[in-house]
Amino acid sequence: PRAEIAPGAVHVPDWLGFDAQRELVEACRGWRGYRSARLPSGGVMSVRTVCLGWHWVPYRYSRTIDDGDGSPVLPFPDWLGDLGRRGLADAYGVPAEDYRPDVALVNFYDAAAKMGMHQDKDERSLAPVVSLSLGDTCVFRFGNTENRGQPYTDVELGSGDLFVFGGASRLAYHGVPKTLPGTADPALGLTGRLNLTLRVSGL
Ligand code: MD5
Ligand code: FE
Repeated sequence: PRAEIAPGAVHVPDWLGFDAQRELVEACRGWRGYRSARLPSGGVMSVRTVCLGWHWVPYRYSRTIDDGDGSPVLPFPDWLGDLGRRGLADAYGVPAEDYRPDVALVNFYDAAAKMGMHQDKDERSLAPVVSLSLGDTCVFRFGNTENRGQPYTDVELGSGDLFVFGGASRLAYHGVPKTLPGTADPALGLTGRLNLTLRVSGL
């Protein structure tokens, strides 16, 4: 089952099988350096993020951990690019061999974490974003391109779900008003929620 939530925004529930989910959780555990980004407004994000390929510093990308110890960003692995190409091809039903994501933002949500409504506009490319969810289900709020408010649609994203945002939806406001703690399969070995977004930096 594949649902087009808006033009270019496609949700594929249960895209990743359980074993692939477990492997992806293990990979996320291996990447070190999750941190809560500090916004120029003074706020601190409640999600904890580790970046691959390019480091996201609100609101730009860098090759080094500029808001930390200045060390080089972790590499973006080839296998993750392959997974992103498969996701894009399955969501849109067209070949995606030219899709070359070079950034992954890996976000960890504990029971209290949320993400306010925002646009992803720090990438210089408007290529689609591929999102993969693991662990607890969340309420994902998919809005409009004009403002943070209504109209929006709430969609539940569960473990293994794929969501692709491209075309007319690429600059839509979106956020995560809450997660649903305790909904993850205990056999996954993850308390909380992980979300990976694969992006093309255009840098
Ligand atoms: C999440 N992550 O589940 C959310 C949703 C983020 C972020 O929003 O920036 O890390 S994945 C959503 C997404 C990405 C790019 C574009 C759009 C949604 N969109 O146009 O709606 O942790
Ligand atoms: Fe976003």
